[in-house]
Amino acid sequence: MAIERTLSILKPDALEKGIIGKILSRFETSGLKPIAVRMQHLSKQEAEGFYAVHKERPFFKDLVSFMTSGPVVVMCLEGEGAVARNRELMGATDPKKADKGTIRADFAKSIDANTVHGSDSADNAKIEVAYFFRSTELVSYDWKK
Ligand code: IDP
Ligand code: MG
Repeated sequence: MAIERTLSILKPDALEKGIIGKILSRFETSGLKPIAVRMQHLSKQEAEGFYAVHKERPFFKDLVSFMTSGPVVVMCLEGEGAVARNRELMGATDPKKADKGTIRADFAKSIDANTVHGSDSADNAKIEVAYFFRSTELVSYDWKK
């Protein structure tokens, strides 16, 4: 599998609980390296822009309201099959349906406060990484080492 990049967001509930380190540790032990990391308190406009694909969904307003309720950590993760690997580590959107041992099963309280965001495809990952980071903000690793 190829080295890919994906966008991860640690949502406000993760920061409220103080589990940035625990989540990052799961990424790192699974071979996903952060290549850009930033704390950010999203504005309404930034959250709406990021979730624009969900604009027509009934939960859009609640989603934007939750995502702007406190600071988040936005990061770009890189690694073998990073998009799928991150989604596996995250677990299903609804924490009640998430597999045991996934981030959402272990830490998330509800489908709104579900602790992490992860890009769902390589194409969306490119768009989402570019939404938050300039190319000059991404560090490079030598994966052949
Ligand atoms: P994902 O985060 O697992 O990719 P999406 O379907 O892309 O899930 O939805 C984006 C976010 O919107 C979810 O993480 C969740 O917080 C919220 N969301 C999705 N579906 C619902 C719902 O049915 N009710 C409330 N919130 C939802
Ligand atoms: Mg999604």
